[in-house]
Order: sequence, then C-alpha cells, then structure tokens
Amino acid sequence: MIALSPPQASSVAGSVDTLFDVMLALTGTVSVAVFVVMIVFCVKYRRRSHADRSNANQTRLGVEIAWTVLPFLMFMALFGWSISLWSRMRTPPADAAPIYVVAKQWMWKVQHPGGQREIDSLHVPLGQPIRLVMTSQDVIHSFYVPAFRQKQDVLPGRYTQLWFTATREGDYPLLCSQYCGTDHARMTGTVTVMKPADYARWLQAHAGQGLAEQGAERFRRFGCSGCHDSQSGVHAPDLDGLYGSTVPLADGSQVRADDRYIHDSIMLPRKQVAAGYAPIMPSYSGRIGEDDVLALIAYIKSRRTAMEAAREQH
Ligand code: HEC
Ligand SMILES: [Cu+2]
Repeated sequence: MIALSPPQASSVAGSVDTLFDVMLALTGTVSVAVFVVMIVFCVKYRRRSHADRSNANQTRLGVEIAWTVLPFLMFMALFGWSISLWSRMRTPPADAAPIYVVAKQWMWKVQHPGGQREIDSLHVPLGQPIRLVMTSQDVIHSFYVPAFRQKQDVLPGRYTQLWFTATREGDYPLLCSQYCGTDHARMTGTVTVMKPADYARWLQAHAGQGLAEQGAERFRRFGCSGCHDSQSGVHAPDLDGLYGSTVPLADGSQVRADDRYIHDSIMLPRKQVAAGYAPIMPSYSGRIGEDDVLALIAYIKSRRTAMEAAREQH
C-alpha cells in the first residue's frame, strides 16, 4: 500500500491526523457539492433549454437560516477542536526532559544536558516527554519532524520550544521548513527513537563534560569571572542564585531572571541594566556562539546561593 502520510510516531500524531481527515472530508464535501450544483445548473439552464426563467421571487427563511447557522456551528466546532489540540501540543508536561538545539546555516546542533553533542541527529527515548529549547545563530529556521506532526520556528535572539513524546522506535526525518538560504533543502537530519535502556546506553557512550561544567569553563575563558567573581575588583552583580530571581533594573522596572534575560544580559547587555551597576559589561554578540550562551546559562542556573544549597540538602 502507498503511504499517504508519514508514520505516526508521537503521542499527538493520531489526533492531528484525525483533525486533518475531518477537515479534508468537510471541505471536500462542500467543494464537491458546489461543483455538482454548478454542473446541474449549467445543464438545466443551457441555451435553448425549456427551463422556467420567470425569476419568481421566493424566500424560504428556514433554508436560509439553516445554511447559515449549520456551517457556522460546524466551523466553530472545528475551531474549538483545533484550539484544544494546539494547546495540548504547545504545553509541555512538567516532567519533560530538556534538550537544547541551535540552528545555523545549515545544520542542527544538539546539546544534551549531560554533555552529549550531536549534529544533524537527535537521539530520544521512547515514551518519555522531551522538551526542545531552541534558538538560531543566524536566520529563521524551522524544526520539523513530520512523523511527530510537530513543527516550530527557530528564531535568532529568542528561545522557542517544542515538545513531544515519541511512541514508536525508529529513524525519522528531521527537516528545516523555513527557507533559510542556499543549502536550506539540505538542512536535514534524523531523529532516532530508542528504547529507554538503549537510550541510557547511548547517553553513557557519548557522555562528555556536562553542559553546566562546559559553561563554567567558558565563564573563565570569556573573562566573565574577571568581573563577576566576588574577589574581582569590578563592581558587578554576584550571579549566585540569580536564576529565577526577580531583578530590579536601572530604569525602575523589574524582570524575572529566566533563560531569555540571561541570554540578553550576555548578548545585549545595554538592553536591561541591573539597578545599582554601571553599564560596563561588553556585548558578546558576534563573539561567542549560541551554544556557548546555552552552556553559560546552564552554568548560571547551577549556581545556587549558599542558603539555597543548604535548603536542598534537607
Ligand atoms: C567588564 C566586566 C564584565 C564582564 C567581562 C562581564 N560582565 Fe556581566 N555584568 C557586568 C556588570 C557591571 C553587570 C551589571 C550591569 C548590567 O546589567 O549590565 C553585569 C550583568 C550581568 C548579568 C545580569 C546580572 C543581574 O544581576 O541581573 C549577567 C547574567 C551577566 N552579567 C553575565 C555575564 C557573563 C556570562 C559574562 C561572560 C560571557 C559576563 N557577564 C561578562 C560586568 C561584566
Ligand atoms: Cu534552515
């Protein structure tokens, strides 16, 4: 049999296909009905036919209400159904495991929290929710896995996410679905879904320095520690416990220190200056890659205050 659609390999694939089939059937029925009526009238009112052309003025209120209200209800039902499915596809469960993706012309760079790195391939375990945190190094790309029925734009200067639970073992094509330059069509890869035990073995075999440790190393290499260490002579904020806290800004507003805030603090330090400090931090935009920023964020996340660390012990 010819496959009309890619395999259904994620927890939402079946629902997306059902919605698609219902919409296809509905719009198909309407199109066919319009063409049937058109052809019937073409024949009935062809030139020299003896059809009634007196053009009597008649109204059938019931019919007119029915053909207005019924399609309206049908399309509202489709709308409600789509919205509920869409919000399910956009809301990752709390226990979803993060994996980081950096897109650049023309490749997908994948970084697992344990330090495993891949290019143009992504290994995931079967049956476990995975949350991809994605950003682009250059232009807009779009992460698309047809077998998962999931797609998400990947933008420079922003973190977008996509989540899925793979439900079938195997290799599935990964595509870029946003025209991104000369080699766009070759910006492809493979998503490999493995049994949890095989996946654990794969992680072990490819384990590297953890993402947070890589960040710690970069923090020294890029000179961040020269200003941000407590021993440094420069008046710069202490980054312990920064992640998730509320930061007062020089303009009087406040902001929550999330991934995006830390990203922008590094790449666009003038955008939001912490209150009480001079805007002396240099911009790292163009000097370090988005994968470096991801490692730095992981490192800053791992830096708790002494108090938080003590609380976690208990
Ligand atoms: C020349 C000294 C200097 C260097 C080098 C430097 N910073 Fe900063 N950084 C500052 C100062 C001063 C501020 C506070 C003013 C501001 O928000 O721009 C700051 C703010 C920050 C903030 C926001 C902190 C908060 O409390 O809101 C983060 C995050 C940060 N830096 C990370 C880094 C990282 C990561 C690096 C290395 C890639 C780095 N900094 C390099 C001086 C520096
Ligand atoms: Cu692309």
